[in-house]
Amino acid sequence: MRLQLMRRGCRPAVMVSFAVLLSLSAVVRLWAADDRPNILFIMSDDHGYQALGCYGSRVNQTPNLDRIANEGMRFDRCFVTNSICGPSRAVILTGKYSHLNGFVHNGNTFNGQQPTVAKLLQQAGYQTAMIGKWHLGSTPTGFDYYHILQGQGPYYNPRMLTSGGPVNHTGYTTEIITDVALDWLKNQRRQDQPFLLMYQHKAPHRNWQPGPEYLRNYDDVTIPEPETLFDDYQGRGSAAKRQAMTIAKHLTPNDLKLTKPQGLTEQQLAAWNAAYEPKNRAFRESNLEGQDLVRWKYQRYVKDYLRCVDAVDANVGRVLDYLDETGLAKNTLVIYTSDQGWYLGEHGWYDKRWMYEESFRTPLLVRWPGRIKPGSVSDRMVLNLDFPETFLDVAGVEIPADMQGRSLRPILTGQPVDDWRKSVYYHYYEFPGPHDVQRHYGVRTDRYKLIHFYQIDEWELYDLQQDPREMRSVYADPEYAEVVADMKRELTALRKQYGDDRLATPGG
Ligand SMILES: [Ca+2]
Repeated sequence: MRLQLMRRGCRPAVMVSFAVLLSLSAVVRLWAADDRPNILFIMSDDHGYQALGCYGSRVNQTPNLDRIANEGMRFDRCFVTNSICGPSRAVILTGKYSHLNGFVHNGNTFNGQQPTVAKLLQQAGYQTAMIGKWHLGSTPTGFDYYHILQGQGPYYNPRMLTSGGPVNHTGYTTEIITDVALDWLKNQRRQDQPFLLMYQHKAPHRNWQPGPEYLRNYDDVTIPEPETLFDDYQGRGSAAKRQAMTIAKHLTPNDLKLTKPQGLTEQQLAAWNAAYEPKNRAFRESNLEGQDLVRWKYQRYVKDYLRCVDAVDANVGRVLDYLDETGLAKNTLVIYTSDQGWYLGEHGWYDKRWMYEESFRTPLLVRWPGRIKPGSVSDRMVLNLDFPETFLDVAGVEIPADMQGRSLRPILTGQPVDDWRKSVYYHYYEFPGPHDVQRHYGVRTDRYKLIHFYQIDEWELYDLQQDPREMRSVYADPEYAEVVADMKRELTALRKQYGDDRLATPGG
């Protein structure tokens, strides 16, 4: 520039003015630096709140995840609108119930043409990235960068899809996803833009394959059993008796690590054999049966699950440390959640799907330094449906009128919220499907839960105050007739409010 000015014969005074202008514009740029908060959304897959230290776990410790709660807010009543993997992800992207975003059960393909929180933030100047488990079938839209597992993805040596083509990785998937996320933060993040990073683990999804460093955790302990491990389902209708998700009957030899895993390197397989072969030999020689066999399966299943959680905890810790080291932590909203809850043997089950508490509820921890009081706890009934509106709200982006949740910002920042929802609506569709859980919808209030298994026209009502483990439906109890009538009215109102009151249900 200076050379050009000289050639044109500009006087020195003009050059000085130009230099002043340049430095002034730099000052203005600095002053106007984009200080909107970064959003780090961390989601695992199938992580039940029962397996988080900060929720009072009896079975494990999660010191890194607990940091988010200790330095931020723990939500004790966060629910999902449809307790299954793909649908929950679609709800979080769109802020709409499954019947409106079109992804009602696994196997659907997400319509990436529709508006999403990622697109809206991208349009508003956020740099957006999706790293890890995507599980929505279609190619991600609204992300400047993606690096995702194909479908469910394996626990070891995943081939991943990126904006620049497929990549073959060697190693343990929980660590690889974290390495990719850290690499993005270090080398691809733009300094002059806030970011939305969706960092999403495959773990601890079935079949619960621990990483090499975690294979022997819990070898020397016995994990406490839940009180309802031997539930006989006598206190409710027929749906719970018809399912196929019991620890007793439905875990496969592959789930139980009685067969060798596929796709491991020689070294990975050697570590695997050293950990499992002696235990499997002892099991085969023991000839366990009846409840003793169920107890053995429970220990094997839960320990592998917790070993997978251990890796998630350690790897989230790596990312939190990086935020601290770089100073990014100060202006980053960190969320930890799971795509839904999970059964760790309650009612004799593994898996999810039901509107019963363990799978209906999901962990939600949020840290936002200077905005959220450290160590705070909320018992408001919130939903995964609320996440996208929360992101838009903290970013100062207008929330589309057709999103169906509510921003959590006032709860997070301790503002008075007098008109928060008093009930939540749920709808699960994947039947016929894996684990044979009947379609159902329902409503939960502070005290009661009404569920309608509508294809077999069976109703259940639980009094959560009297029966927090949901062992006895009081739907037919005359003492609850008035409650049933009130809850049915509430259910009808919610179905209408969310536009889910058509007779025909989508999903085929
Ligand atoms: Ca899931």
